[in-house]
Amino acid sequence: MSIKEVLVPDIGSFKDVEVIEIMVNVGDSLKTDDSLMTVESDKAAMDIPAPFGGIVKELKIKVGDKISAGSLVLLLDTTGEATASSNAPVVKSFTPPEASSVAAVPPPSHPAPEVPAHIPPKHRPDPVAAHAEFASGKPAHASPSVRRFARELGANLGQIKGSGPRGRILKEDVQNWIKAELAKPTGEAIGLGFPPAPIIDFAKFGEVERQALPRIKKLSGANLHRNWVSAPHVTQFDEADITDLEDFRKSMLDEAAKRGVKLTLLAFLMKAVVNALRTYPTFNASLSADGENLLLKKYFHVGFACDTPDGLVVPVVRDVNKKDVMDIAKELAEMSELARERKLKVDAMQGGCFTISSLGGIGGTMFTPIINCPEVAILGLSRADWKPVWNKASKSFEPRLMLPLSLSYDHRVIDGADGARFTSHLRLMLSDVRRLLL
Ligand code: CAO
Repeated sequence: MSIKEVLVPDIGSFKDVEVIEIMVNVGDSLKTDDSLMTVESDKAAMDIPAPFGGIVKELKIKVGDKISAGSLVLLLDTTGEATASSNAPVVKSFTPPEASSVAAVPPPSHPAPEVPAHIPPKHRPDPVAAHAEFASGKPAHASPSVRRFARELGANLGQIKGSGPRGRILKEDVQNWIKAELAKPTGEAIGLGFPPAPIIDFAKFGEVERQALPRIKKLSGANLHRNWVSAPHVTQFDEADITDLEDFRKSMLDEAAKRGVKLTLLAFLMKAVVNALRTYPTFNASLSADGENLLLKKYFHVGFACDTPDGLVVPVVRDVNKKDVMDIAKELAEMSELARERKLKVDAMQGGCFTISSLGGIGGTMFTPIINCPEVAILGLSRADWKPVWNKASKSFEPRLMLPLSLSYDHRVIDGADGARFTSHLRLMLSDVRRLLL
């Protein structure tokens, strides 16, 4: 066994500085430059790094001790270790314990203790982090290791209240802050900088009943919120003349019923959408995770929003391009029923390329559906209504059944011109049912 003493190296003008944190325990295995402890003078906090690697055999200091250059810190068993030496005290950043006198951004220009040239780069002060920290108008009081910890987790020290002596921010304070941020329901939690939603006691104004949100609503709510704020939505409105399509559908209802199928408009819409996706492949795509590439899908799985007593679910009809309208209608009915009975399997809700949300059976004229990310577009259908439409040939208004279309798309992927082309294509498909066969 080879036991070596670790002494406090040359720490410049620091003498009798207080040990405020010890980052190692007996038995820990250390590498060169791992932080051993933090000391603090009235001007600065600094980390003392390990000059070489080894196993901690014995600690010779405790929190609160005063140390100077040459003080014995601990004993390291260096058996089997290459003893590369860095022997540098690490002066991380200026952290005056009395914070109140310091002004806002940029950070104050108090003379920081000089940083020896041989300090490893990873221990050098980080101006970016410092700016974030000072953005609140006061500097944070935290040790370099806590600063590093906060930086790694993306925590802004300027917003964290310290529970240590003289308000010093401890590692646990950073952990608690992160936990609290993650628990927040608003955009604050994902770093959007929204002000927190006000907490209001509605009982002050009248009677209130508290109802727990169903599980599906909680899950879909979080996803809808993320999709709404992460994808820049544009909604293109249009109207399709479905007079002939509706005549055809009605003429087929009996035949469909004999086959046990309720032939709905939605089944025709699925076919029309697939035709449009073939013509405009960027609508059948997703952005790669790094946002650098478009992933074009060569399959046509179309989801449909289904209203259930527990909330919204989106079953996915697979390979719509390979199925006829009757098959699709049958599948829509079966999947809706399963969804409403909570029997839909998870994989029946996965793999969608594009979603249709139909409120046509309920009402309304137009709406702005939220994209089911990572898909890049969604089509909303509202209630079809009879409208007077100008017929150029007969030079007269004719009553036509018009279906309102609301296409929301991700503007990072799809341009406005293509959005309008897509709905125009749908109009064309829906106005002439024969085209759906092509
Ligand atoms: N215009 C006029 N009438 C329409 C229509 C439209 N666009 N779409 C459907 N209808 C009619 C149907 O023909 C049917 O009439 P009949 O009973 O006389 O035949 C009636 O409305 C009900 O249709 P449906 O709801 O049974 O069938 P569907 O295929 O239109 O819809 C489904 C199926 C699952 C989409 C629907 O039941 C549903 O859940 N819709 C809600 C979707 C939703 O919540 N979207 C919002 C998501 S974003 O918050």
